[in-house]
Amino acid sequence: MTGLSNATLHTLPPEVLTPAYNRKEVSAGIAHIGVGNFHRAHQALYIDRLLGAAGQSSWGILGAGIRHGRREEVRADAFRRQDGLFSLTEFAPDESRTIRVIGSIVDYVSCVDGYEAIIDRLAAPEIRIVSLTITEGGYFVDSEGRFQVDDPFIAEDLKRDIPQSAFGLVTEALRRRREAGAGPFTVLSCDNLQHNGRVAETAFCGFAEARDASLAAWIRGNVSFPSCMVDRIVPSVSDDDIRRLNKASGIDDLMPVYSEDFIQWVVEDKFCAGRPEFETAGVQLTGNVEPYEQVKLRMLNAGHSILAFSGLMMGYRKVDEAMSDNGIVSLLENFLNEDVAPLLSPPEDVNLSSYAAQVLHRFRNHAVGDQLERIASDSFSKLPVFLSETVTELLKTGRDIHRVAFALACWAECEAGKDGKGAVIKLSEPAATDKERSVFHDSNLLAVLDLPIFSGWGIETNKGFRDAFERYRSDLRTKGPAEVIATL
Ligand code: CS2
Repeated sequence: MTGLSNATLHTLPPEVLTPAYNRKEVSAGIAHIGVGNFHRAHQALYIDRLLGAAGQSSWGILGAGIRHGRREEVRADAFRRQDGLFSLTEFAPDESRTIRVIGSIVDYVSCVDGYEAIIDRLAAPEIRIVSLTITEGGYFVDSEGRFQVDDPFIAEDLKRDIPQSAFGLVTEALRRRREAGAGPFTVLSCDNLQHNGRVAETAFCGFAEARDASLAAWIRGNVSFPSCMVDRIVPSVSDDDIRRLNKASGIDDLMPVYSEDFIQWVVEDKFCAGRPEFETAGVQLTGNVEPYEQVKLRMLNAGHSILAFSGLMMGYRKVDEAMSDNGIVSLLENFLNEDVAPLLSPPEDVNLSSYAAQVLHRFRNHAVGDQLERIASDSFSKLPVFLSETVTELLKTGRDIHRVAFALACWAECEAGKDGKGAVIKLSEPAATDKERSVFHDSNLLAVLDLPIFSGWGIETNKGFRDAFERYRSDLRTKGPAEVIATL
C-alpha cells in the first residue's frame, strides 16, 4: 500500500481520483476551524472541485485545530505527514463507490503549536473567509438568542490574554486586522443551526462586546456572517473502517473519511472580503437560506433523530438496519409527510414529498451504514434545533402530537441507557450536566420534560402531550417498542 503525500500522489492506484490542479500553486484564502469528518467530506470537497477551475487558486483551505488534547495531536501529525491530503470514499445507494484524494486543505495550524500561531494565521490579510464547524451546541447562544457570556468556558476564555475558544481566536484576529488596516474577513458558520449566520454573529459579537465594545461595533459594521445550509451524511470512522477503506483504496491513509454520494450546500451571498466562484463547484448561492435550512433541519435531521431513537430502542445500531424495519419506516414517513411537511413553506425548487422520499432513500444507503448512536448523541444541543419548532407548531395548531411524543419518549429511554432488549445504549452528551443526565433515571417519568432544553416548546403546560409522553415511556418498558410503533 502507498502512503499519502504530495510525493506519492502520482503513484496512487488508477481508480483513485486525484486533485485536478497543481497544489503548489494553491494558497489559503479560507481558514476553517473544526476540521472534522464532516468538513473534510463536504466543504473540502467543494473547494477541491473549485480549485480545478481557472483563477481560483487563492481559495485553498487552511485547517485550524483549536481543541487541545490527544485527538488534536494525532490529527495535526497526520495532516503534517500527509501534506494535508486524505482520501474520501463516496458510496452511492447501489453500493458503487468513488474514491478521491482531496487536496484543498493546503495548510494546517494546530493549537499543539500554541494559540498565538492560530491567531497569527487568521490575522494574515490573505485569509478572507473564516468558516466553522464547531457543532450545534458550540455557539453558547441561549434559547432567547443571548450569548452566554457567564458560561464558565467563555468566562475563562475572556480572562486569557491569548484566547483559546473559536470566539476568542477570531475576535482577536479581527482586532489585529483592524489595527493593521488589513480589513475584515467573512465568518461563515457551517453548522446545522437555523439562521446559523445570525447565531454566529450573536456569538462573535457577544464575545467581542465583553472584551472591547469598540471592537464589537467594528465587527458589526464590517464583518459579514452569511447563513448556509449544509447537507451530507458523514459517519464516524472507526479503526475497522480505516482498514476497510484503505484496503479498498490501496492507500495507507492515516485519516480516510467516507460519506454518501449526496451533497448540498446553499449559501447566502453576503461576503465582505470577496468569495470564490462557488457556483463553479456546484454550491447554490441565494439571498435567503432560511427556507432551505427549515426543510433540511426539520425533515432530514429531525427524521434522522427519530429514526435513531426508535431504531436504538428496537435494538438496531445501524441506520440501514433500522430502515429495514417496516414499523420504523412508516413512523418516519408519517412524521415527515403528516407532521412536518404541512408546517413548512419550502423554497420554490423543493417539493416536500419528493424531499421526504429522497431522505428515506438516503437513509437506506447500506454501504454508508451510518451509526444510530452517532446521530442520537448530543441531542441536548440538537433537539432544540431539529424538533422544537415542529412540536410548538403542532401543539399550537392542535395537530397530532403522538409521533413526536413517542420519539421523545424513545429518546428518554435511550438516555436511560437500555434498549427494548435490555442491551446497553451509550450516548455522548457533551452539553448536559451530571444533574441533567440523572433525570432519565427519575421515578417520575415526566421529570425529563422539565429540562431547560424544552423551555419555550409549549409542552410545559400541555396535558395531552405530557400524558402521551408518560404513557409511551411506560409502554416502552412494559410492552416493548415494536408493539407501540405499530400503533403510530
Ligand atoms: C445527523 C447529521 O448527527 C446528526 O444529527 O442528523 O449529522 C446529518 O447526518 C447531517 O446533518 C446530514 O447533512
